Amino acid sequence: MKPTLYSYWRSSCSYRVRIALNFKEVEYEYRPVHLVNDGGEHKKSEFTELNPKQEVPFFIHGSHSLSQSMAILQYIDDQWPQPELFPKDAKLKSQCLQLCEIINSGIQPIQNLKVMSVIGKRYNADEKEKASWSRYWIVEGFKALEKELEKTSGHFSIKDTVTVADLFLVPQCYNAKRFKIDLENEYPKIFKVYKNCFELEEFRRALPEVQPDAPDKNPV
Ligand SMILES: N[C@@H](CCC(=O)N[C@@H](CS)C(=O)NCC(=O)O)C(=O)O
Repeated sequence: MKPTLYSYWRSSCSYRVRIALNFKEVEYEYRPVHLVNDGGEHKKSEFTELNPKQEVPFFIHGSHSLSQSMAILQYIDDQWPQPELFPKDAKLKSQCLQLCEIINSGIQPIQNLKVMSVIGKRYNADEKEKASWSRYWIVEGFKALEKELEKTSGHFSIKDTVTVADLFLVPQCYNAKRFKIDLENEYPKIFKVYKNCFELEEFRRALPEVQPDAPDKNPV
C-alpha cells in the first residue's frame, strides 16, 4: 500500500523524509501543503484534524499516521529496512543521532516559519532582523556540526555510508544557503559532505525545486 507524504517543497523537514523514501525506493503519493498562501494551508481545519501540530511533514501509511520527521524516518527505516539509514553500531548510531539533533532541536525549530512570524509580530522585527536571527542560529549550530564532523565524517557524515545524519544535514545546508551562509569557506567539512551527497540521485530527486509544488512548476 502506497504511503502518503504531506509536504511543502521548501520544508527542510519534509525534504529529510523525501530523501529517505528515495533511498528505500518507496513509491508514495505527494500531497502538497502550502505553508504560506492564504495564511497557510497547514492552519486550515482539514489539515489540523490530521495533524494538530499544524506542520509538515505528515506521513500516512495505511491506518498509521505520523508527524515529526525523526519518528517518520525511524518508521520508514523499520518498515523498509534496506538500505539501513541508522547505523547498527551503538557508538556510531549515537554519534549519528547527535548530529541529527544539533539540527533537529538546535537549529530548525528556532528559525521555523511560525517562530519567525511571532518574532515579527511581537517584537516588530523586520525582514532584515528576522534573517539575521535565522543566520545566528544556523551559524551557532554549524560551528558545532563542523567540529563533530571532524570526528565522524568520511565521504558522508558518519564515515562512508549515508545515514539519517546526511538526511538532516543536506536540507539544513540548503536552508543556510538561502541565508547566504558561505559553506565552502566557513564550514569545509559540512560543505564536503553536502557536495558528496549530491553525487547521489536520491538526494537530487528530493531537492525542493524539483518537487511537484515548486513555484517554477506552477507559475502563477
Ligand atoms: N519537529 C518537526 C518540525 C516540523 C516543522 O517545523 N515543519 C515546518 C516546515 S520545515 C512547518 O510545517 N512549519 C509550519 C509553520 O511554522 O507554521 C519535524 O521534524 O517534523
